[in-house]
Amino acid sequence: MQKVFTSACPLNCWDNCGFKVTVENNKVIKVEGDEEHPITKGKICGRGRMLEIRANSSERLLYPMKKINGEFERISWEQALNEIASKLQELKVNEGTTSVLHSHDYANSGLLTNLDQRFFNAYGGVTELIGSLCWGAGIEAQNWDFGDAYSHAPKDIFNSKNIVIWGRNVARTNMHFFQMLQEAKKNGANLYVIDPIYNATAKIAHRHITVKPGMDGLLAVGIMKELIGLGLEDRDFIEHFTSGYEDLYSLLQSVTLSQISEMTEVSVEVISELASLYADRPTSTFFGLGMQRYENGGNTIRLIDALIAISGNIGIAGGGANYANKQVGQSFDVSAFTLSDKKQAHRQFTMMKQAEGILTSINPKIKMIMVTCGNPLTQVPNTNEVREAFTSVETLVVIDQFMTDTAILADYVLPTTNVFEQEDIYYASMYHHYANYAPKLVEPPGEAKSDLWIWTELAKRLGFGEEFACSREEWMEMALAPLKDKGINLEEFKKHHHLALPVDEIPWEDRKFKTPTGKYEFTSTLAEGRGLNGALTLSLPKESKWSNEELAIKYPYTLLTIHPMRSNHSQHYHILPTEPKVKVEISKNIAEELELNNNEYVRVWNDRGEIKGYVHILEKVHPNTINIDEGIWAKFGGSVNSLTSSGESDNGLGSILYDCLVNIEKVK
Ligand SMILES: Nc1nc2c(c(=O)[nH]1)N[C@H]1C(S)=C(S)[C@@H](COP(=O)(O)OP(=O)(O)OC[C@H]3O[C@@H](n4cnc5c(=O)[nH]c(N)nc54)[C@H](O)[C@@H]3O)O[C@H]1N2
Ligand SMILES: Nc1nc2c(c(=O)[nH]1)N[C@H]1C(S)=C(S)[C@@H](COP(=O)(O)OP(=O)(O)OC[C@H]3O[C@@H](n4cnc5c(=O)[nH]c(N)nc54)[C@H](O)[C@@H]3O)O[C@H]1N2
Ligand code: SF4
Ligand SMILES: [Mo]
Repeated sequence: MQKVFTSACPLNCWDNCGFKVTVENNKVIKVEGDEEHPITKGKICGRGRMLEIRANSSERLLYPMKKINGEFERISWEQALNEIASKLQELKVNEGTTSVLHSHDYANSGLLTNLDQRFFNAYGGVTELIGSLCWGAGIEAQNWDFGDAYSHAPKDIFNSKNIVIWGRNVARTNMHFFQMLQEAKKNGANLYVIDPIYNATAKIAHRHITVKPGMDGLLAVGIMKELIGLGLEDRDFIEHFTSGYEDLYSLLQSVTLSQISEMTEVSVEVISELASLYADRPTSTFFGLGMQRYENGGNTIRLIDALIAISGNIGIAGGGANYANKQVGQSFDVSAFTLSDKKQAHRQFTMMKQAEGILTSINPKIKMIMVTCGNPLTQVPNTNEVREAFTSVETLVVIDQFMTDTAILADYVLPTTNVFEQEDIYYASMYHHYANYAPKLVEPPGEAKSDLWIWTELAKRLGFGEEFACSREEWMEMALAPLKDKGINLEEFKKHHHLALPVDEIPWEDRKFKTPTGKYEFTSTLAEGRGLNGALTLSLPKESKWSNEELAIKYPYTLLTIHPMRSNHSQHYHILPTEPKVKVEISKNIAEELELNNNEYVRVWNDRGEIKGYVHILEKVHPNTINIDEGIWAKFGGSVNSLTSSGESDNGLGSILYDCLVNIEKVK
């Protein structure tokens, strides 16, 4: 008999959708949208629907496996857990606990995923990853400016006169916001898109402005110059609620509009038009994450924040510097999980430089890596170095649902469960403020076990089993504790399936910022307190003709590697109905200069590596720009991260994945 249950999407995504899942004979047979979800309203994307195929795929990992003489062999859980635990124990005694690296990303947005930290802390503290490939530079930038990164509630968009989508590929990556944009436009809002690519969001905009990749901060400088030149800045806000304005003002005087126009490749007329747009309040800005994946990424976000601030668009209905919505995750008490007092040793690598960290580590050297919720071989920059690092250690343990490019390299592969096979609460600190409950619906296939079960069993063998002696329900209640007074608890989640978390719907409305001075800071005292330069600058991407002319002669084109339409990163390519191919999207001028035609086979390369694929000419993309969607597995021609750099953003916490020059030629 078929039965339909309310559930939730676990994928790392802006939208955090509610699901309706049809189950028959202990099998998920259909995944659809939950019409009662207040934001996602019954619509979901193909990545969500395809979770049915992922769940039932014949390629699911079913049993623990160990690599013996280069071949994977099935072993029992007992053997796998005993051997992994004794390796962990041996390293703890002989090398120190930081000889173990926990490599992860955020592929499962369930609350209980955070319990991995509890395991590694109770073990004694391992080498951890900090920063983020995804949004690290921008989060830190808004920490410096506002003291945190908060967004307006989705419905506030209907208060905006003007909406600027600055580098977010909304139609592809944030589908429910796309629907709201269409509605807002119908109600009369003016829609601008600033993006090097003429994407599906640009198609519905009143105006699409292309910019030289990595130059958005300079563009914001130009807009601010014009705004102040026309006397349109919000004097009251600047005088009463900000600090460091003089520093910003002198920075703006240090460059001319025509210099800015030349470097951003945006005309002075368009810069003036944008100044009028920002002065015509309320104007809301929605940042994407693509434009901060450059060496100057933190400064870029801070310059755009500054523009939003001086134009008086902060803390007002219909305004906002909408980048991330950290209030959502902050509603839970995840720190109750982590047992940070048990951590005796620690070492940190940034996510970007994990491979270099592994290869150069001493005292102790990294001997073991445990991978969860991530696929570093396809997703972490500089694949060739990542492969070298991950094959250099004595023991690599990968916990996953599929034999990914990373899992292939492992010594032990442990099969884990998915959203339908375990109970959890899902949330995303990216856009809206609803969290969704997902019950366990089916038994896992084969011998797959949840990550939490694996931590619990390893903990028992390592002598700290009592730290994991809770049920899933008890763990959830623990994280929900601070929400009790507001009537939010597990029982309510089970009853209503999704609940609004108590967040500010218009952040900074009281003009009290979380910075050290309590003001909006054009010059960051937080950064200065850490011995960094807190002032705004005119910094450039690392790889551009303005910063490295020699490199730009050898590699004249900027390579973007944006998020794929039909896959969440690397998670869906292998279950698509047709085998994926590497598509090399190029601007028209490149096609003309190199006489390249659609579907021709080309090689794209730089000093770090190369990738081959088929040409697709984009009519309306910024000149000298190439895009290859990220996430493609090695067996389908990937990874495009063979070309990207493991550099860190200016503030140290973000990736520079799109700060990448390449060349291209026809394969003979
Ligand atoms: N379909 C799909 N949706 C997803 C995901 C997925 O893998 N697939 N991943 C999810 C995750 S984890 C994330 S982080 C989000 C990311 O969501 P987005 O931020 O929307 O996506 P990105 O692909 O990171 O980059 C978006 C845009 O940045 C533009 N861009 C690149 N460089 C620049 C620049 O220098 N200036 C400007 N102005 N624009 C620039 C690109 O042209 C692209 O249109 O998407 C989430 N949603
Ligand atoms: N070139 C380039 N590289 C990029 C990006 C880009 O734009 N360009 N984007 C970056 C961004 S924004 C992000 S967020 C990262 C994403 O990087 P990752 O999170 O590493 O990417 P995914 O492909 O989502 O891989 C996650 C893996 O986790 C597994 N998984 C899913 N759920 C669970 C679970 O509950 N437990 C365990 N143990 N495993 C699970 C999946 O099966 C999958 O193999 O990639 C970054 N890399
Ligand atoms: S991937 Fe995003 S848009 Fe698609 S179903 Fe999941 S949360 Fe919704
Ligand atoms: Mo991301």
